[in-house]
Amino acid sequence: MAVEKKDSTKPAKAPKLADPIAASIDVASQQMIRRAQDLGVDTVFDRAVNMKPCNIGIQGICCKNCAMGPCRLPLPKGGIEGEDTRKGLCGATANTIAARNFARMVAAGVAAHSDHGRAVAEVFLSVARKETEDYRIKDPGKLLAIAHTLDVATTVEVDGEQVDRDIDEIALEFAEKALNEWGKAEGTLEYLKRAPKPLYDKWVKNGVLPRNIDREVVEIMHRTHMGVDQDYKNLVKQCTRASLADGWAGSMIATDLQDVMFGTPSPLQSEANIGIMKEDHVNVIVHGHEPVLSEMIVAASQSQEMIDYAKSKGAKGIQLGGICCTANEILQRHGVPPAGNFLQQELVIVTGACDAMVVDVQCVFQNLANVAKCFHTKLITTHPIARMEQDNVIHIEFDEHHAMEDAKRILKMAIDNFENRGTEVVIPPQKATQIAGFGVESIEYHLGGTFRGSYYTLNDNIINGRIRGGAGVVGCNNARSQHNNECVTLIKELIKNDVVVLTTGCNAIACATEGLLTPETAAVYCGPGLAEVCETVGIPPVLHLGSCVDNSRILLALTEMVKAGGLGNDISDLPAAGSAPEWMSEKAIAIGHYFVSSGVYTVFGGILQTTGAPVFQDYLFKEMEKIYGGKWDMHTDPIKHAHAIIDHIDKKRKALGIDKARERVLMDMASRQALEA
Ligand code: BF8
Repeated sequence: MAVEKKDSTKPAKAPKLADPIAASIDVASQQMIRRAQDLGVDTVFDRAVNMKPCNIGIQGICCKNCAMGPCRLPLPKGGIEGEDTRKGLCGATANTIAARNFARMVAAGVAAHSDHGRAVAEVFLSVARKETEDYRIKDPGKLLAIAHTLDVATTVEVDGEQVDRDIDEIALEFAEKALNEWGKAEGTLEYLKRAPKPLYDKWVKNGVLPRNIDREVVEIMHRTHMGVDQDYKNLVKQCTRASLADGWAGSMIATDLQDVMFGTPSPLQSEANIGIMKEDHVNVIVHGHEPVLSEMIVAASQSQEMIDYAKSKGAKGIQLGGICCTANEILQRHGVPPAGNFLQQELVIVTGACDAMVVDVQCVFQNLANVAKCFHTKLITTHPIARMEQDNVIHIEFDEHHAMEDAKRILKMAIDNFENRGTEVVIPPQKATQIAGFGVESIEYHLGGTFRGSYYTLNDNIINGRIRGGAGVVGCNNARSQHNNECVTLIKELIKNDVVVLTTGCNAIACATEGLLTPETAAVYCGPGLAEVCETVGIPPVLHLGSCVDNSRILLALTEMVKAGGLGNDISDLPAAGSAPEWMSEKAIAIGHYFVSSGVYTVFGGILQTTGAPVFQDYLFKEMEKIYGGKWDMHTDPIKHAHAIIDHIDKKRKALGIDKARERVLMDMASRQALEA
């Protein structure tokens, strides 16, 4: 075979640079992208302009599940007329291939969330067994509130009377039963009984109750092996089973036990963006997902010993900041400000002021090591399953049995590194105030009305039309679209149309950075009805509910709305929708699928890797609604995306017979004036 020789005399083509303004709407990020370019440090934004996505992979129709391929099944130019005859070497159709690829994304997403949940449950077991003194039960009330979900008694009979059971005993039984959910041999997951009964009955009827968390992931991997499941509908059914094991169990148990051990969040004030870093402080950025690590770093950073040590090295103190979901975990419980979301992880190092970046699992760029090498930043991996090959990366394995010791060791390393900073530190000044830390409990408290303990006031405001409906807007950033733009544009359009937004993950950080998480936002951006409610109650129109595993809080909030009454009998009856405008991760697909399988109309931005198999995509976008009441959708334009949600909400309002109430609100004169203002 003739091999074309490279002309070594030709200079290599210089990589293109991203336009910082086209790359991000955030001014601080634009400044750091420019700085990185000036210093010759490449970031994700530059890489995105140099590498385009594979046109076949993006449509979901490349199969690499065996070594006869990869088989690629591009759509014929002009679309498919008549029978779709595309097939791989084994005969796999485009629908099978796209469904298998989709299922593997679900499996990876479920595995990531649920393995996080397992780690939390294991730490909780250590706490219950008194094997660690570094963690404890901070919220026994929450443990008592969730005990029934795993059939753990909170009282015991003594001399014919029911008395309170010892909390340690409850914790131990709960921990053992919770861990059992990952691998039990018989039965189905207990946690799913928290869903509204009609929804649970739908799952039973369709045979999709998950048996245990691990098994459903393994089964996806089996079914998608070459030559196993060749029916896209059957594959989607398994996606449902596995994703329910995530949203209603793996993630939900993670959230619950994190609240029990680290405290249930309640609203607090903080800040967000790269500007939270301080030139005269030791800056430690914690990045990843599991709060088991970050909780300990927070505690260690507040110890007098560490503060004194930082001062002895010439710093005024220690400034912690977060990236990605770790940021949300330490924000919602301690008010530690996020320094940025997913696409900003390299940029915080580019400030030259990041003395250490501490990472655990998920959403961590491998290129962090290359960026850290150009500055003084110590990059520290902490998790046995997530190491980096580059030799400038330090690995300090974190173990719950000596967690505080590990955290102090990490912090000392950061403090010792303070004096190694270069002279050129540039911290962009931008930071915004935010109110975060909402949860099922605090929404109930704030919107619960005089008698508390009910979502009825929220429902009442929906019924009377002041609030049109609700949307859970969650998920990532994606370098294929302008950083934070889709999230923010979509949400502004929703709240302008009186849709209250619940947010988590990197989307929540985008909202915080753009100043949407304050009660004052209501007067600026909201429609008159939502503005009135927010101003009366004193909450932002966009409520920050935490990290991505905390999407389980959204499921439970929807369940509470169903229970409160007046808006139908099931989640699918509610005027509500889900959305991930800048999604990029497999976890987002798992989340999307459990929302759809729980009856929620769920719209993704960008592109779903299903477009190359129109029949399979139709099944997700249309047919699933007939089974579970929820369906997938996709809109690249954020305004169209918002209006697809609003149309859905209006359709549900009409079905509930509450559309007339809203019309009256819109005809109100004061409302019109407020709108014009
Ligand atoms: O789990 S939102 S980029 S950080 S995947 Fe990752 Fe996406 Fe951010 Fe949290 Ni969720």
